[in-house]
Formats: sequence, structure tokens, C-alpha cells
Amino acid sequence: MGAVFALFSGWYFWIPKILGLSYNNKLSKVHFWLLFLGVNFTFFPQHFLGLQGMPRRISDYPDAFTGWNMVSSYGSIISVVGVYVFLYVVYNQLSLGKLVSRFPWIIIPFFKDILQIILHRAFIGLEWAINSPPKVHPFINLPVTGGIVYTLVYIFHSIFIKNIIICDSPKPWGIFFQDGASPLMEALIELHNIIMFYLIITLFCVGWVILSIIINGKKNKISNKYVLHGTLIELIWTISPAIILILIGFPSFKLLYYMDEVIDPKITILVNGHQWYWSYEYSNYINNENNFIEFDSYMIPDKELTYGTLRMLEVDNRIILPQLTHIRFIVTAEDVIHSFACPSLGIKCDAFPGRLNQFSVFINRIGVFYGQCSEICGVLHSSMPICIESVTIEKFLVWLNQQF
Ligand SMILES: [Cu+2]
Repeated sequence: MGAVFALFSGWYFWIPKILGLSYNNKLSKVHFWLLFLGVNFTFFPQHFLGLQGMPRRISDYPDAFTGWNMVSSYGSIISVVGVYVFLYVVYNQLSLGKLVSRFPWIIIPFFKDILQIILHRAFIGLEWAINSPPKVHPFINLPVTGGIVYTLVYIFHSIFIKNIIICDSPKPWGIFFQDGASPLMEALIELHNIIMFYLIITLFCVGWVILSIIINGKKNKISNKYVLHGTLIELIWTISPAIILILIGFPSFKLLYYMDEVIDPKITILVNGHQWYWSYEYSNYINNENNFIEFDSYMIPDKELTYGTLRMLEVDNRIILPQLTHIRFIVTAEDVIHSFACPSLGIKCDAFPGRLNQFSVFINRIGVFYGQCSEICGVLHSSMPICIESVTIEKFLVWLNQQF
């Protein structure tokens, strides 16, 4: 979206200079604010939905996602209205725009346009009035004179920390991750928070520079169109991003290696993605008929839902796992690419036909954890949820006994 706004601002800046025609100022402001509100109302909810674990490109989604999706839809409608206003601004400019400047290009004198310019006494745009290149300027340093406000931002994320576990699924109007239930997910949330810290500092510094240029207009002490370079500021804006990247890189690499290898798992589960259900195989156990314990897991359709179950998330056969145990998942697919994902356990692993991927999970506590296929795999991509139930080891052994 940044590029889109840059294109629009480029249009508003250059087109009057190139065509010499003014545009409707008020309408262009309406366009800016409509688009600004529209894209933010569209993409911020999408961000929240992502944190809550909603996969991309699904046609139908669990009910918890409805609220933010609705806001997002209204946001995109506002954006569309904004684009129509822009098209009208352009039409208005081309058909009714007043002459504001001399054409920068060489104009053949017998063109009647030049006559019009003389008749309208149009002034010459400043951009074309200055020497090119400009005269050598007398500044030694970048003309920044004090007044720098250092803003310290403290984020009270206590509103996000709620130790009441309702269900490990997305919550209506949720704006943060689901409760982490594995050390891995807790570390991932920690990494997210570390990166957000630097992100917010950067946002405030850059935002302050931009806002002070916009608000103070020509009087601002930051920008000067005749300044070509300033060694100090260039050193600062080259080195400080490098330092920030290193500071982000260290915890990121630590986590990457932490996730890397599966050491001494106690249970191995083979996950097989199909169009459109999952099948699971407990490869450590063989039943009386010399077969592995295996079963298919289908989504429960809307008509068969009982009160309190989650639409688009509940399955007929859950994966039952013991808590506080090292578990290895081996993931593959039968037909097309699927992706085995469970947000509260920090799992997302692509399932490829003819390939085995693996990852490990250590579940901290008992609970029911919901996820969805996260790689578009056909029409019923949204109808192959994942449901992992973590139980005590005793209960797990009882369940295991029933499978023989
Ligand atoms: Cu799938």
C-alpha cells in the first residue's frame, strides 16, 4: 500500500507540472482520506485475523473470524469509493482543470496553448524556475536546529495477557495470538514482541519526521530541497538499521536452531493430508491385527454440530496426545500440497505428496487445540480443520488401550 500511496502522491505532485492543469484540491483530500481509512480498515483486521490463526484464501471460516472480516469488507468498500473519487479527480482535472504553470517542455510557438498561458497570466511552477543543478549552497551541516523531541513509547500489553483459558481456538474480535501451549509458541510470541518493539520505535521516528514536514510545511527544519547530502545523517540512517537488524537477527537465529532438530521423540505421528481430510497414524504402536493405529479425521458438517462446538473447526476424530511429552510429527500428503497448522502450538508445516517433513511438539498443558489446513488445496480447503487434544499420560494410555 505504501507504493500505491507513493504513486498517488507522485501523480498529485507531477501531473500539474507536466500537464500544467490544476486538480480539485478538496476532492483530492477526500480521495486521500477515503483511501487512508479504507486500506487501514481493510488491512489492520487482516493482521489481527492472521495473529488469531486464520489461514489465507479460505471461502468459509470459523465464526470467531466473522467480526474482523466484516470490518475488513467495509474497509475495502471504502477503498473502492476512494479510487472512484480519484478517477473523478483525474477526469475533472483533464476536462475542467485551470492552467497553473507553463508547460515545461519546449512548445512550438504557433501552438495556441502558449497564447492561452499568456492570456491567463499563469505563473511558472517553482520546480521549473530554479537552475538545474541548483547553485552551490552554503550549508556545512544539515540545517537541523534543535527541537528534536525524543519520544519514549511504553506499550502496556497487559490488556493482552489474560490467563483465563477459554478454548485454544480463535476468539471473536481477537487481536493477538492465541494462548501459546508449547515452549515453541511462547518463544515465537516473544520474538514477535521483540520485533514489534523495534518496529514501533522506527514507526514513531519516521512518523515524526514525516508529520513535522507535513504540518510545518515550508518552515520545517528537516527538509530542504537544495540540500544534496549530509554526511552525519547518512551515517545515522545507514548504520542504525544495520544495528537493528543484528538485534533482531540474534533472537531469530536462536529460535530457528531451537526449532530445527527433533531429538529423541517419545511418540511419532504420521500426518497425511488428503482432499479434503486428514489421516493420522501412530507409528509406535501396532494393534492386534498387526496394523498401525490409524484413523481419518473429517470436519463435522454444520447440520451435525451440537451446542457449544465450533463450526468449521470441530472434527470427528481428534488427535489424542499426552501432555509434557516430546512428540514428533511427520507430515506428508496424498494428492496435492496441504499445510498442517495449529496456531496455539506454533505449528505450520507444509505437506507435500511424496515428501516427508518433520517437526516436534512439546505440549505444556491439557487442552483442545484447533488449527486449519493452511495451503490452498481445492474447493474444500476450508473444510479440513485440525483438532489436537492434549490429555494426561494416564488418560492417553487408556485411550491407547481402546484402539487395540
Ligand atoms: Cu488442505
